[in-house]
Amino acid sequence: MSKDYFAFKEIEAKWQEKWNKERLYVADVGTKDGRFYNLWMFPYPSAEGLHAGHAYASTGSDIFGRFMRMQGNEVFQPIGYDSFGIHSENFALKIGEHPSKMLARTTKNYERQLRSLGHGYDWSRTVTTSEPEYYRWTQWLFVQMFKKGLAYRKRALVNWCPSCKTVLSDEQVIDGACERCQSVVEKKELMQWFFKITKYADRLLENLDKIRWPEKIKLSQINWIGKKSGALITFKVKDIDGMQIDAFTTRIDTVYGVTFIVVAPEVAKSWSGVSHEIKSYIDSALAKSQKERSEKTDKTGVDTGLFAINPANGEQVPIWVADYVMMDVGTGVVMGVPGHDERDLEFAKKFKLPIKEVVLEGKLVNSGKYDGMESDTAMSKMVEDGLGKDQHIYHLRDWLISRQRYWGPPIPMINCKTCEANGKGERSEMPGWYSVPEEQLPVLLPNISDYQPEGNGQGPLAKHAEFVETICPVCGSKAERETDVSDTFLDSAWYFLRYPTVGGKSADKVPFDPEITKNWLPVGLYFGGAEHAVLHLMYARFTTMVLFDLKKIAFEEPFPNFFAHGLMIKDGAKMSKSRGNVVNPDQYIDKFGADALRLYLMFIGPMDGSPDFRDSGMEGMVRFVNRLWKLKTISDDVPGLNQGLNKLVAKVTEDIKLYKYNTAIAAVMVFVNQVESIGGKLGPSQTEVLWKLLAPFAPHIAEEIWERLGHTDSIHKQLWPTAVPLTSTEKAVVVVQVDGKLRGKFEISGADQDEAERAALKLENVKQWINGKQYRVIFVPNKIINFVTS
Ligand code: ANZ
Ligand code: ZN
Repeated sequence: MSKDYFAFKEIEAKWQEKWNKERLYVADVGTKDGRFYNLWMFPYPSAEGLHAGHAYASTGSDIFGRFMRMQGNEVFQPIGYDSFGIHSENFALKIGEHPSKMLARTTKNYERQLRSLGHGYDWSRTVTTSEPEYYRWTQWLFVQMFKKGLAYRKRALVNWCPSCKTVLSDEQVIDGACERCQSVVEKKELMQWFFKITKYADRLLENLDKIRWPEKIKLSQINWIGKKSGALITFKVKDIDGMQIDAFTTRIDTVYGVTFIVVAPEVAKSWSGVSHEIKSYIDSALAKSQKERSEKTDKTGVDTGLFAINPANGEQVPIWVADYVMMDVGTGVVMGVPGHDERDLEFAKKFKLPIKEVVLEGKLVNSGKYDGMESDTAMSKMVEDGLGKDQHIYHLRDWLISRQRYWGPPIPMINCKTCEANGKGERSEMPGWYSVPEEQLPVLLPNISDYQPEGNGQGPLAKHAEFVETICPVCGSKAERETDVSDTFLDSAWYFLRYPTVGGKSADKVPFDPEITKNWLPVGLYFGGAEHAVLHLMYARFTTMVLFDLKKIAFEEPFPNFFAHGLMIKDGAKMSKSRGNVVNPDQYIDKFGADALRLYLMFIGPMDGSPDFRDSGMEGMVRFVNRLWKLKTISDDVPGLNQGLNKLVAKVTEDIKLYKYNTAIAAVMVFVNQVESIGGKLGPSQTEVLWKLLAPFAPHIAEEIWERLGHTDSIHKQLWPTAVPLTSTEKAVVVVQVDGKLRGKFEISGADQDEAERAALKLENVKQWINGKQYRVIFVPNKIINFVTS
């Protein structure tokens, strides 16, 4: 029956079928204790199928889930598709196929691939964001935001992608380019829907201390929120009654050193009666990208001829327009202090403006009554004296939520002109606007064929009268539906809440069942890419906080533990479609098997690094799998192995907890070398321990060997091994501690706690330190026994 190589084709298929039939990975959501919600960021189908990067990331997540299951937890590991929105739609447009048709095909393929990797997903509870039964609740979420005053419309200068023909949120513009298609983003003034994420800026910042995330991800959020503390100083404009400008500064102590004021071109644009020269400077400045403007190049600017009056000393300083002043920082106005600010200094030198020093060795000079004060003292004193007022500024802007596209949840809002004319509306500040009554949700996305974006500032739905025309839910007059759809990041901002409720009794009554949610959330471990740091991860945190405030859930942070995996490369280069080096996992699974691929992906480097996929390495792993397969199980345990096996148990356990899967596998390899060097045989309990350790990594082969050892239940439901008892020829040195301090050592064979405790208590020194006190014992077999006294 046994071949001398692992017949992965039959064996992997056999177990995948069996796991599915026996519902091995279907979680008992009703269970009360030992729950673990293991989540991987669901993929967005923007291609025919998964690439090896998905296989890499999802395997990393699956291993942790399997490990937690073997720790005795009821593990819930769901999967779904982020299938609504621009990612999928752009792909559909590219291949000229209707998104719904494209997705019907590709999601099936994604599922086939994910199953073929052997992941332990609960396939009975999936989420597909483009299905009405899901987006009904995305729309519900929009309505809650509106009712809470967190969704509003305003005309604003927004990011516009000329290629995707839609607006983008600030987070979706990366170095001035569209996150999806890399086109240079333009600015357009449009009426748009926003979510007031800025209201949550401080909480988003403060809560970072409470969650276990990689520091670099926290730092990106901190920088993105960009909180700065300083002061706002008001400058009156000379000879123009009532005109004043506010400058934000973090250094009010330098106010006596102001020798000019600079305003951003966007600020000057709104002024009337400016000269032709200024107008043309503004136009050329606005044509530049943000990036060009913020780069360290030669400063440009133009004098307005106006003067501002410094409130500190009454001096008159010229007002300039310059494009190094950014509209999205503070008020878009800078008080120029060339004596102490580098950018201001460059500007002053270029245009021969005076330079004044007002702080020397940390103390103020040339600053009137503040002379001699330390900078910090002067700052508070000046604010106290009313020279400026305390102000915090943020880089974070409100979340632009509307998209002029087809493939998304229609924004569930109705505009009634009759009510608008009468000043009536669901919220007083937005006359004429009503949310669609909740019982009428979902607002279905009609199946239309002219779904291509036109770029005229309106979404494709606007062309469909049968969609647009409706009646006002309040006065019954003719009214119109909103024709923009919501941002795809709204779909993914709450999907983790939906999963455990799917398939249950309340699934079509509520977005997430309160009882089930209380039991399973927040997520135990979230596994995903670092590139989502300020996009999905910020939006999901915001949404969760809002739902918390609405008392729909009892926690503020959706992902208390987040692990950011790295990006895989191929033969030393970034994997990309244009390079043509995107690895499809199918061909490797077909040729080498899923277990070999899983082991290889996990072995090539640390999970948070940039592992390099090489075919040669893949072949090496296949040889290792076959060596594992050929190890023989004999009737008695093999002497001399248990010490090494115990070390391996400790090592693999620790490594998995730290996601250091590569070093765990390396340790297994070393152990296997040892076994082979003494004949390649293991006893029954030794084989069992080895395969339990390997089960998360190579679930199929582990299950097969487990069955061949005579077991009828799954290896994946077994408890994780602890140390095996040492045989009489093997002794371990056990260290004795009292209250964590080293107090002695002894040699012992066997991993029995009572025996170890007795041996430890025979030591005089240990007895002395315990000194008759009560204690409890922490015992790590073959390593440590610690007496904790009380
Ligand atoms: C006077 C001053 C004196 C400033 C000084 C700094 C140093 P940082 O420094 O990065 O924390 N600023 C304000 N609004 C701006 C805008 N719209 N575009 C570009 N720069 C702007 O950022 C705060 C400082 O950035 C502010 O404090 C202001 O310059 C400048 F010795 O005011 B400061
Ligand atoms: Zn009305």
